Amino acid sequence: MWTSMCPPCTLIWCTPSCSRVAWSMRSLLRICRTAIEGQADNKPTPRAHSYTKYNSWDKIQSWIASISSANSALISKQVIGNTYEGRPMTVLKLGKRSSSTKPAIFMDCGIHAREWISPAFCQWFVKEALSTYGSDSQMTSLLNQMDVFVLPVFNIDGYDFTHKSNRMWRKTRSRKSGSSCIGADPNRNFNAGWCTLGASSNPCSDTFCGYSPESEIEVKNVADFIRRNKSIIKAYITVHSYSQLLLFPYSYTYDLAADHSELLKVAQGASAALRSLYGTRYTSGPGAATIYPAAGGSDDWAYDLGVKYSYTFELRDTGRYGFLLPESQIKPTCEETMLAVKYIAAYVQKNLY
Ligand code: DDK
Ligand code: ZN
Ligand code: ZN
Repeated sequence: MWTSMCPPCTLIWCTPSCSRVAWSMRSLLRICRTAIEGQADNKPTPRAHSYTKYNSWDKIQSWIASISSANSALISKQVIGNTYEGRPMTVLKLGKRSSSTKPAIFMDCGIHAREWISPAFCQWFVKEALSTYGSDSQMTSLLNQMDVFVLPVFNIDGYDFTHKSNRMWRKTRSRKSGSSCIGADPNRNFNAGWCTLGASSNPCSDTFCGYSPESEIEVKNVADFIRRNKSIIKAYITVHSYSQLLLFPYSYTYDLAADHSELLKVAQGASAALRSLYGTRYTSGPGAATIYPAAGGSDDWAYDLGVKYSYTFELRDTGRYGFLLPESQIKPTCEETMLAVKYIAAYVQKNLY
């Protein structure tokens, strides 16, 4: 779909010297601007945080502070490090306090800056977990027996950049002397078949794998956190958009994972649960064969570390709006995705290892 190929409309990229193509540029920019504004189709409450809007990083940051202080019985928070530009990366731990160590699930959103529905889902998940604990038997049992670590925005610098400068930015915002190109793809920067397949060693590419595994501080912070908590983390879930896929290892090779049949069975169950609400169809399968080979991904890395239940969601849609998914789709997308995530969580809870 052409909207996904939009140039960064928010940047002035057509100088007077390109007046020969100025007319077509202008009309392209107009179409583009309309598409970008088309996302904001939910009624404005300009200043406040909203679960049915795409919140800026500043709003998400104050939401993290307020929701954790208002729910101290079920949430605690921990800064796992800072981003390249110095923003704090806060992991929320959801779960009933316990004297014994609980097994846990780790979920991140916003690895890629432009995939705005992803951080919206993590915020929705936290809200739903808090508001249904005590009434929904599955959520109550989950948070009694397990903890869920949620990183609402992984690539905060990139996410902020998509709100302020370039809506289609994907990578981090790190700089290195010798290259004028900025950032690496965090989902090519993990140490799993690093830069061997479906990743670029060109710093200007959108799938640049970085100068070394975990060269991106955001990746290192998350990898360190998961390594530190390796003995308790039983599932890893990472949320992206778009394509409506539920992927699992491997993406760095076409080889099937040792747990392939179980991972596929759980993914198909989760996709069926998701589809039961609004009929949204998801395809499940290993990354390499289902979307494309892509080395250095977080799911493959977590799996090889020993986190058996490792999944990558590619949320709505299949390209009509792409990354510019209208805000009116946040609620239905999050509702259906909740069913899939809860399906995986319930399975993990019943199959602890
Ligand atoms: O990182 C990508 O290109 C997509 C999400 Se936008 C996922 C690729 C498959 C899972 C990577 N291990
Ligand atoms: Zn992504
Ligand atoms: Zn994607």
